[in-house]
Amino acid sequence: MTELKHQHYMQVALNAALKGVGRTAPNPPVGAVIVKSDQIVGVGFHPQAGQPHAEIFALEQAGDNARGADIYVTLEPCSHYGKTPPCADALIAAGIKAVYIGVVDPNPQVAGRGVKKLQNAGVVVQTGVLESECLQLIKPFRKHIVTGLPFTIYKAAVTLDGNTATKSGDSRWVSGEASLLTVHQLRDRVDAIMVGIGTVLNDDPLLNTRLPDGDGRDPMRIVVDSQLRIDPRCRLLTQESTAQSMIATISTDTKKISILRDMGVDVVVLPSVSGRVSLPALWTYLGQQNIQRLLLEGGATLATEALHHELIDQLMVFIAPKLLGGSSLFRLFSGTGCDKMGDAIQLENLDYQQVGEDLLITGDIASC
Ligand code: AOF
Ligand code: ZN
Repeated sequence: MTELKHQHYMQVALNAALKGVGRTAPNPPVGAVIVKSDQIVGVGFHPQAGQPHAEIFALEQAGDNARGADIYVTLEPCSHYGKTPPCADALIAAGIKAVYIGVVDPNPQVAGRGVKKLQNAGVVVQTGVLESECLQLIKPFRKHIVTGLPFTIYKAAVTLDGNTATKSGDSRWVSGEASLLTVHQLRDRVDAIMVGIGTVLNDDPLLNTRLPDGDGRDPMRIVVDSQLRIDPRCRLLTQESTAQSMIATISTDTKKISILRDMGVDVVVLPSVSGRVSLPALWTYLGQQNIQRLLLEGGATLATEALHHELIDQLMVFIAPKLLGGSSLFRLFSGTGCDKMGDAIQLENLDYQQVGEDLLITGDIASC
């Protein structure tokens, strides 16, 4: 019964945390709920790096009710001075009696020190409440703070016979309207979208966020364009957007680079491997730029290279109930792939969702 109660309040904290997803980089999304005599007296979430942490908003709302109350936090309260002072100190000062935690903070600056600080002050601490849900929530943060690399989601839509486009390259649209809406909701909650130059030349995409209520946020748009083949008149570079566009290249065409830079494009010249942009170098660079959630939207050449460098963490594949009646050259990945079924990459943490008429399968690649 008490365990169920703890899970219930942690779920409320998780729901609060969701409001911050995709807005908090380099920080994690976090939710907190303060409970006194079985009543919720304060709820908070971390909205953005530099802003107060979830616990502080919850404490503010609870006011004097915080004394002797319990708090449920999806992440271990911090113990360090970052952009804000330690939450553990604030909880102690407010007279919180017990702290229920989802996951311990993977940030090496915290990593259990928040728990210790609370316990040393006589506060009751329990960790691991809805642990796997709370861990799922901070996977991008954990990947970034532990490895310095962005958490990468490869999103694609395929027909039931496995094609991402027809033989002529037509891909508008593989998935239904409900799936397109889901994609735009996702774009609104990532730090950057990435495509290969082939996709830009073929589709002339906008790569912005288009939500029905109009208040989505455009993520940074990144084009991997080793030879700088991009046409500066493409829609991606000329369409009005609040978001930065970036081109990753190995080209030394100074004239074209300065044309693009004059247009406000961030042209990043990176090391080359076999005449192409080194993807590990690009991912490292993006991690340094605090890109925590990266959405890779194709094409297959870029995705295959990212896969082989173990840079993809999650797949989101929309399967549309459509048949092309054959096999086009456009698939999720290119090349021949592995030889034996036993060598296939197994996805985990699977989620199956019906989105309109499509099926969305989400899964993680290996444990990260
Ligand atoms: C919490 N509650 O809501 C969040 C936490 O620079 P700062 O002060 O914002 O600290 C950032 C670090 O604090 C971040 O890397 C993570 O370890 C932790 N985030 N901690 O107690 C929160 N967002
Ligand atoms: Zn904190």
